[in-house]
Amino acid sequence: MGPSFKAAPEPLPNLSICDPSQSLFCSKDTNFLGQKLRSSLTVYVLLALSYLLILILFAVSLSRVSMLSSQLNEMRNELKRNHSSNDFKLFPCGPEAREWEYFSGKCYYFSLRETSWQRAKVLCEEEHSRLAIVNSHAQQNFIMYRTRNQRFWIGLSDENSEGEWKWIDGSDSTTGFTYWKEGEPNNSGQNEDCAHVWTYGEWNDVHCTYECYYICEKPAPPP
Ligand SMILES: [Ca+2]
Ligand SMILES: [Ca+2]
Repeated sequence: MGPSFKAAPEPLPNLSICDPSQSLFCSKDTNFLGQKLRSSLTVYVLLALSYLLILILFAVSLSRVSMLSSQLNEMRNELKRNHSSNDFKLFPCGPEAREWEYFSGKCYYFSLRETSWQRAKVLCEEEHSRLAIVNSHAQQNFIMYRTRNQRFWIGLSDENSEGEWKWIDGSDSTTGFTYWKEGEPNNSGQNEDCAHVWTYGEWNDVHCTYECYYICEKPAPPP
């Protein structure tokens, strides 16, 4: 028997649906391009979502900041109100007038320098006040405690008519409260027309050009 020949195997059919001679792209390229397009689209979508998220976060942050800012303003105003009411408790004569002392609805200034009665009168007026008028035991005690046996002018004089002691507001002193030292007013040397408090807060008349401390008085400001 002659040699047997096996038939040569049939060539496999070309499975590619893309014929490079007829199309610019074969199926491999199409898949690659599709994948690239899909991945690019995914990236764009992710980027868009990120931007959206950032915008949302920014808007939320902005609203939180705005809310916090308004809360801070409210707290600041509350603190101001508290400070103002505390200021009034601590400084009833006003936080800007801390050298004034409060007593029974009025504010008093006890000077740190000595001067004549007329000059003291002017200095009190410059501070929208007047030399103190003493018309009660309570007020006298307050002044006595505060003046500590030093001489301080008060708003009392008889310079217009000898012996007719009048307060600086024109009211008559002889019919109201008085606290003269024993034997005063004595118009010593026929020249004592102005009054000051002295030892134990008692009053004495002395010549008006004498220089001593002085007490100014004014109503306390409304709270
Ligand atoms: Ca006199
Ligand atoms: Ca006297």
